[in-house]
Amino acid sequence: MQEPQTQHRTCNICEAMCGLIITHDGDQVLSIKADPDDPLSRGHICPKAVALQDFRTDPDRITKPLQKIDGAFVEVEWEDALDFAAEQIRAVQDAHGRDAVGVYLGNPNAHKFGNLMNLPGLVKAIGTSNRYSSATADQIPHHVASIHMLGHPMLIPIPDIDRTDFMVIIGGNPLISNGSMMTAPGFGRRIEELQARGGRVVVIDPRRTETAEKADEHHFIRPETDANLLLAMIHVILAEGLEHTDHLAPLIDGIDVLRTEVAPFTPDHATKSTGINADTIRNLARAFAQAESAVCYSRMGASTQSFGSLCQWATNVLNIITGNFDSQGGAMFTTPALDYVGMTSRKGKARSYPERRSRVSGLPLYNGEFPVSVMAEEMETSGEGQIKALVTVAGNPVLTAPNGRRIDRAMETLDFVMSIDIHLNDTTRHADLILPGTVALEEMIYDIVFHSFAVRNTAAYAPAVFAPPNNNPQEWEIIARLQAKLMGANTIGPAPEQVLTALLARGFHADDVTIPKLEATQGSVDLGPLVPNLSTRLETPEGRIMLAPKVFLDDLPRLLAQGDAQDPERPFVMIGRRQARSHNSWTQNSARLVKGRNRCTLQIHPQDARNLGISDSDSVQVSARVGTIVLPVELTSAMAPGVVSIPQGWGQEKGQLDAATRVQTVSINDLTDDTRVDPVSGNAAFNGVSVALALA
Ligand SMILES: Nc1nc2c(c(=O)[nH]1)N[C@H]1C(S)=C(S)[C@@H](COP(=O)(O)OP(=O)(O)OC[C@H]3O[C@@H](n4cnc5c(=O)[nH]c(N)nc54)[C@H](O)[C@@H]3O)O[C@H]1N2
Ligand SMILES: Nc1nc2c(c(=O)[nH]1)N[C@H]1C(S)=C(S)[C@@H](COP(=O)(O)OP(=O)(O)OC[C@H]3O[C@@H](n4cnc5c(=O)[nH]c(N)nc54)[C@H](O)[C@@H]3O)O[C@H]1N2
Ligand code: SF4
Ligand SMILES: [Mo]
Repeated sequence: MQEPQTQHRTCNICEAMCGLIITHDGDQVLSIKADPDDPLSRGHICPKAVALQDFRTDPDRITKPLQKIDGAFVEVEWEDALDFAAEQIRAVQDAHGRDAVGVYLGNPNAHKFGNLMNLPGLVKAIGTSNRYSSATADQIPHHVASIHMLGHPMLIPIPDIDRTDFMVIIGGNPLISNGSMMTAPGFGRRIEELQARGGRVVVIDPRRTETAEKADEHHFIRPETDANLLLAMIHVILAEGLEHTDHLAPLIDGIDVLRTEVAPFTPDHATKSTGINADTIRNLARAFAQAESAVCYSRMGASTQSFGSLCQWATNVLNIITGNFDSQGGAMFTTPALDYVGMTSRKGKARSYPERRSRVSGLPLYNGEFPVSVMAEEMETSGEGQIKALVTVAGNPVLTAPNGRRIDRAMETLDFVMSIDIHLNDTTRHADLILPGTVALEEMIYDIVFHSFAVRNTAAYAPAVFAPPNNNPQEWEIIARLQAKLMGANTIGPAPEQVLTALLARGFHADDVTIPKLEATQGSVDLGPLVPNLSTRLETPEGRIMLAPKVFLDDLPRLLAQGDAQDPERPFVMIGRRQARSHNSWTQNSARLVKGRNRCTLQIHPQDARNLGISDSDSVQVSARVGTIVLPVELTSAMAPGVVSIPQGWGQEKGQLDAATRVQTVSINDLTDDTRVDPVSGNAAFNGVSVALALA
């Protein structure tokens, strides 16, 4: 009999990249535990990691290619399935043009090396400009800020949380999300260490979050008013001469323009919209500027809102003018073993942004993708360029995009839909063909994206633990084979390991980081804390840090005009929330994660509930411009008065868990509005939706 085997690997469900030790006996997982020696996660793990095994053995998982014939899914062979996919894609394009095929790439792709390496080839082979992804329901404002200020979308400033003295967190709840655009596993412990060093954490959020509970200070803010707060802080710093750009001074362009532009954004102005006292704003600005080191970090709450780009720009400006950019304890830049920025350098290349505008609403295209907010209208609106077919890879826009039901209805009208996915769900039920993907434990792992966003430089590689079911091809190979079919080619590109070897040889740590060395380490390799490096990496045409790009200045009048325009018919403001035991829309099929009470609740302040005659656990009807849902309420003084919160990722209708274990839930995106966007980046404005409440 064989001994149980163990493998060290990083978890790829969320962005935290926790180090795991997986013990298995042949095909059976015996345990999934935290790796105490991982240099980044240092023994942190969350309940979702243990569920990695469930995604593999899920009885509802799709394990054979399924083709819809006369309205029913039937199993087909791989070769036939891939032929059918290529034929249908080309047939739609022959009839309606190349752009008639839309492509939507979902969040799990960002966590899969093979997908990231092979999807660009597939998308190119399809040859459409109708490209979408979850990025425009998430973090595009960060990339837009980096493009215009630093010259490259992936040159993303990362909070140096392990060395900072002062951290301001705006619209992020890393205690639950485990961090985003900031890979910082075990965030709670990191806050405790910061406080033990004598440092301070301030949270700005319309909900007193789990992170706020641990922080030294929390301020409620009215949703979507953060840009006013940030600009008021910048105003105070410049007005009181507290700015110091330190080692970056020779590289900074536009501080005088900035000074003029922020003049109207006084603390008194910000008070009116944010609801935060003007003196509190002044004191926060002074403390931030005078701290030994400080970092402002703003995330989902500050990105997926109507002023997302201004928030990300102003966050960078605040860090830059206080000497907290590219310096220890401030916002810093990783030097990862796989240097994605270097690989895709734009130095010396002609460019203009946004690259294009969408056909119907004229929203901007960045990073080659149109905003997901326009995907439904691009399906519904006839004319050249109308989407007539859709390819989804690991995406569930019916549940995750704003006004998801509109996408649901629009998908019904398409000529052809295909999905590479693991589930039959609200999106893939529209597919004419579903190709079964492989799950984490069946693939090699090397995280490209999240090593680039980590608070410390590390590297980790692990091969697949298990073979895919039914001898299925790995997901990268499905993508590569479909590309080959479309191109009429007989061969596919190299395996992920080969690609990784070549890319590591061009990275920042080529001598220390190779696949054999990573394998020999049994876990992540520590490459040290972040180091200042921006002066050699800037990619703006000017070679400088642009503090005041026109695209942001042009949006300031809109912010200045932001009033208290609450719709009297819909007097509450809705925001979203994340939960420890679920990940976006796709982990709700793990009984171990969903067990217990129904967590899909509307949180509301007790006083607001009393005024409406609503008690705890009552069902409440929530109506927005685009739809109505009914769900139980949870009274909590953690909510700012006037603001209500609904978790994202619920509302599965299809295929998941048997009826006995399943909780009936609803999708927040039946209420979010696809016409609410940040116009600068096109990002969905999930937060700040006006809703009416009534006892159901
Ligand atoms: N209202 C509101 N909406 C939101 C958010 C919010 O905060 N509020 N958050 C937004 C954010 S940040 C994001 S990233 C998006 C996510 O939006 P999406 O990426 O569209 O959605 P996911 O829920 O991540 O679903 C991923 C899909 O991939 C499938 N899948 C899971 N694992 C695998 C795999 O290994 N292989 C394959 N082939 N398929 C797999 C799942 O079955 C599912 O269909 O949602 C956004 N939507
Ligand atoms: N457990 C778990 N972890 C996850 C995920 C998950 O689904 N579950 N999803 C992963 C993904 S894809 C992502 S992108 C990250 C996101 O990670 P985070 O950015 O940390 O996301 P959230 O937890 O949604 O936190 C957003 C916060 O913004 C607040 N907020 C809402 N509107 C506003 C506003 O107008 N202003 C301010 N200041 N705050 C506001 C909300 O109350 C909430 O606390 O999490 C990742 N990690
Ligand atoms: S925090 Fe994220 S990376 Fe860490 S174990 Fe949980 S899901 Fe995996
Ligand atoms: Mo996300």
